[in-house]
Amino acid sequence: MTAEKPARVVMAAFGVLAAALALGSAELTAALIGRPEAGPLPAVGSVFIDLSPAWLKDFAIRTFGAQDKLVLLVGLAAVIVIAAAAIGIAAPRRPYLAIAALTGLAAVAGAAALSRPGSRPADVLPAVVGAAGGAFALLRTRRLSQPGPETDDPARRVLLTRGAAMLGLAVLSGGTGRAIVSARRSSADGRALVLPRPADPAGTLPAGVELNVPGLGPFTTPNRAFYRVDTALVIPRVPYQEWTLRVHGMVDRPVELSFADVLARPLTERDITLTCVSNEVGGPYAGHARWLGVDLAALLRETGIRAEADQILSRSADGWTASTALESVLDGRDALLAIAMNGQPLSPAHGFPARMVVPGLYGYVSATKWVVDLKLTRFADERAYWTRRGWAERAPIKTASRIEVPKPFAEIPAGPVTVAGTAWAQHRGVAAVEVRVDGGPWRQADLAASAGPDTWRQWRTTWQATPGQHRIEVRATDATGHTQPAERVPPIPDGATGWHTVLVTVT
Ligand SMILES: Nc1nc2c(c(=O)[nH]1)N[C@H]1C(S)=C(S)[C@@H](COP(=O)(O)O)O[C@H]1N2
Ligand SMILES: [Mo]
Repeated sequence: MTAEKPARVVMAAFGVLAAALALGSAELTAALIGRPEAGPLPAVGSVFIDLSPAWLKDFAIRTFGAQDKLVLLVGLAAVIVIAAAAIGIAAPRRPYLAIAALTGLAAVAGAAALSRPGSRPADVLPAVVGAAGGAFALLRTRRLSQPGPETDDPARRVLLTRGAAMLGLAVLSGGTGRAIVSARRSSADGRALVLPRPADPAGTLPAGVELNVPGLGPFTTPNRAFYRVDTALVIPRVPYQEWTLRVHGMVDRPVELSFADVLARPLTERDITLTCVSNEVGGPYAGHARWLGVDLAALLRETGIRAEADQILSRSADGWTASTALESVLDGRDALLAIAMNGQPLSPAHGFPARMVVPGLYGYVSATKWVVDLKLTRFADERAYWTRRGWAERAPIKTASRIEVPKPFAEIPAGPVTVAGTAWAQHRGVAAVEVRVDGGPWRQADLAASAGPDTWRQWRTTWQATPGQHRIEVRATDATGHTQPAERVPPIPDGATGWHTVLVTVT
């Protein structure tokens, strides 16, 4: 009994090493066939994301923010480590059971890869090669543990060298896979692209859109700081040379555009603030950029939209879909098929080669990244990714405001204190921002210059702070006269409401 214990630990460790080898060889295979998304971790993780109910997605974004995908991968890795350890322990005595369990796991990975939108038959290969690698490692492990007379140093040395060799192979195969993938990436992204000048430029931003209050974010969000929300576990890499956009459905003349076609069209440049429906009151999932792209309404009209259509169902290279109200895109606002953000080609994370941007609509019903397909259809006939999961089918951005200065729970000296932040009500525009302290009277804040109804607006005010604990609240009123309601509702199904509140201590 006591003599068995260390052996078990060793067998568990070898099981984990076998799993590492299986995953490493699978990753290498996925890289070699040019389908990193078909590797077991991304494939199973993506299926998990798509099967997750709306509340779980909301919880993940709220709790882990932009790290939600990392948390998922770490969780998945933990499950694999436990399963692998169990298989490792079982392997010496019940080799067939161990091989059956490994095969089962590989079958799940293979089925997951094949189930992904846009998958190909070859996507099963990483799972097959991974299973072979894992089985090979397990069988070697089994021989190690077979009872023999040698419990002395040479046997232990064999164990160590075998373990080291397996680890080395796992790291080598996985690392080579990674290297291949990143080498391919740089040839597919658009870093070297020369962007055409806009036929319809945005012009310089009005002076005074930025208040320059320390701690208040910039008016234009730098691309690297721009929030990212999507369901993609592996960022889709679509070489622009191969990209096309199909426009079809309820239209008289379907078209297919290449990236060269896009570059050849007159391009429009606009300042538009993007917002995620999952943003909590006071949350960070909003960003402002200057976008360059094709006038989406003009493009659609060229195809001869039929009267029955009321929805644009856009689809990304990785099969995600969004339903956009056609009337919103055609009502004169600056909806874009964007190819650049703040003077740079879109980064892969933000949708290169092309994405949609529609002022005034939350991202999940308008801002499709890696877009490859626009189908004119009807809300009554087809539903999109999040709509099927309980989110609203139409989702205009709600009027919102947040306090960025002072920070929550800040300790500040008594006297005049600058309170500042950002407010947005895209496509209506922010008309007023009010601040109150400790439930007192609402006082008007000063608004920064406006860059138009489609952008957020900074605000500031001065508060004479007295010692003690205080509660600062903010609310905005949009240009239609609508003031943010006090009532707190969660982001599901069509965006959060409520006043952002910050507690501070004045000393
Ligand atoms: N292909 C694809 N596009 C997508 C999404 C997605 O999951 N997949 N998420 C949408 C959501 S919910 C938002 S809020 C915006 C965010 O855009 P960003 O990541 O560039 O900030 O992208 C939208 N476009
Ligand atoms: Mo979103």
